[in-house]
Parts: sequence; C-alpha cells; structure tokens
Amino acid sequence: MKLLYSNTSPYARKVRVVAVEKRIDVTMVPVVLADPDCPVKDHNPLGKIPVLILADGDSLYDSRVIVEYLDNRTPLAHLIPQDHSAKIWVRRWEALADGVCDAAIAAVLEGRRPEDAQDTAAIAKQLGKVERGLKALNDDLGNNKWCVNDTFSLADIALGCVLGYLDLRYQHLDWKQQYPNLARHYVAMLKRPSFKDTAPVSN
Ligand SMILES: N[C@@H](CCC(=O)N[C@@H](CS)C(=O)NCC(=O)O)C(=O)O
Repeated sequence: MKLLYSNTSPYARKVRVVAVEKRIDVTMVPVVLADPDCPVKDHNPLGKIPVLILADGDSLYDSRVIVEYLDNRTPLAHLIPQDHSAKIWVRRWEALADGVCDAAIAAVLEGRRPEDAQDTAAIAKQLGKVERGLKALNDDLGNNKWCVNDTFSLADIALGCVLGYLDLRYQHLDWKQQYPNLARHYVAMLKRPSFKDTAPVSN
C-alpha cells in the first residue's frame, strides 16, 4: 500500500499516525499538489490528499475512509471503538477537528491571495468557525486525558492533528493560553512517537 501525502496536511497526518499506531506497513509517497505532473488526480478525481493506493491499484479517499480501512486491517488496538455509541462520539470528535482544519486552511489560503483581492469577510467567517470549534473541543475535553471514555482513540489523533496545524500556521492565535485543556492534550500527544515523528515542517 502507498499513501500519497504531504508533510503539512493535517488529514494526511491523521492517516500517518493511524498507520504507525496500528503498525501497518504503508509506503509513504510525498507529493506536491502544485506540480503539474502530481499523480494525485490519477487516483482521486477530487485531486486531494491523502490517497491510499491499494495493492490491486484501487484507491481510497478521503482520510475518514482510509483510517477506517486501516483500523480494520488488524485487530490490534482499535482506534475506532467497536461499540456503536463510543464509535459515534469518536467520529463526531473527528468531524469537528477536521471541520476546524477545513476552516483554518480556507482562511490561510484566502490570506495568501494578493491583499487587494482578499475577501476579508470570508476570512472572518472561517476564523469564526475555528474559534467556535476550538472552544467546543476545549469544553468537551474538560479535565479528561483523552477525548472519549478516557481511552486513546482516533478522536485524540484527529484533535492532535488540528492542533499541530494551528502550531504550524496559527502561532499568532495563542490557542495554548486560551484553551488550556487542548494545550494539555497536545503535550500528551507529543509523547507518542507516532505523533511526534509526523510533525509538519513549514514550507
Ligand atoms: N476531507 C478531506 C480533506 C482533504 C484535503 O482537503 N486535503 C488538502 C490538503 S491538506 C488538499 O488536498 N487540497 C487540495 C485541493 O483542495 O485541491 C480528507 O479528510 O481527506
């Protein structure tokens, strides 16, 4: 299996962390989406990463589908609980964490356009989603060590990946001061080699 990914994609990081936690051998293929010959579109019509290319050439996307596939490849330490109720909560955490990523990335991309072409209302709208999302994640975590049933799961990985993205692109936000529960969770995540070794590097 091969994973098309980029080092700064929080969605791809989620998959990379899951692969390490599950000890599944995946060949990592870094791609640059802006390259005209980038292979992603050949495997995902949406042209988005991550994409997992299976041994038979079929491909899986998006990150939520890939993590479910990997989690079921081995019974070792399930990251998506088998229990339905716990699973739904884990997936809701993931949906919110990914949704904050969507908004944070959209605001960054808009902010990279020439200043006179930027839509400041659109940026403010996306930043509102980031702020509300972070507050909800912080409140929901409370004093718990892990997101759901105090057991490490995909919810924690998804949360760690959005916080890692903020650390990369939103250092000015001071989210660690504002959201101390999230800051504490992030410190716990960084103790895991799967998370530490997949940290994004700015480009
Ligand atoms: N919901 C998707 C989001 C994937 C996504 O938006 N990836 C970004 C990179 S961080 C991308 O490929 N963007 C290129 C594009 O939108 O054309 C997932 O979870 O995999």
